[in-house]
Amino acid sequence: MIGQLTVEGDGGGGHPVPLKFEQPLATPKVLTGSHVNIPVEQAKVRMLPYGPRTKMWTYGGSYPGPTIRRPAGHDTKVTFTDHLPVSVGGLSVHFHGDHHTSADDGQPASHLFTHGQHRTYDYPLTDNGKSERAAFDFYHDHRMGETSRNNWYGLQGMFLTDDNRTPKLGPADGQLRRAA
Ligand SMILES: [Cu+2]
Repeated sequence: MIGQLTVEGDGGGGHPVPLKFEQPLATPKVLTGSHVNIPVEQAKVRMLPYGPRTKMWTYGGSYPGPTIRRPAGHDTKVTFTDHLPVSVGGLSVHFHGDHHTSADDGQPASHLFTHGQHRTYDYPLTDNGKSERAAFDFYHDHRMGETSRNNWYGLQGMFLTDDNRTPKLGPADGQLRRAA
């Protein structure tokens, strides 16, 4: 059966109104040192614009965690210390998209650290012996069987690698823009 739907009348005189965000984009602090320390801890984070803050598992007390920003080819060590409850179990941090050894890759079932312990990851920021290319990557929990839970709870942060060939990029005003 074929029918015809006829809509009559005018649009009511409405005009589209530009959408407004209820809160500014969260911009985490930026760490630039050759050896940075990031506590893994519970924190109450402003997620909803109003009402109570949200209890999350965080890198460094914010969501996303602190942004690590380093020049390519400059060795970078990141020490994570686990202050989450014992019941969370072992943690593993994967630097997504980077080149480094297997032991520093955030293996899901080995090289774990747990409550009260820390682990230092070594990232030379090289590729085949040469400085790697600039990249906008991120680090995140990578624990076997718990990766989705741990990421939903908040264990993610950005890692920017700069090189001399690529204009510097940075998160600003909700979008990537050229800062140079
Ligand atoms: Cu990943």
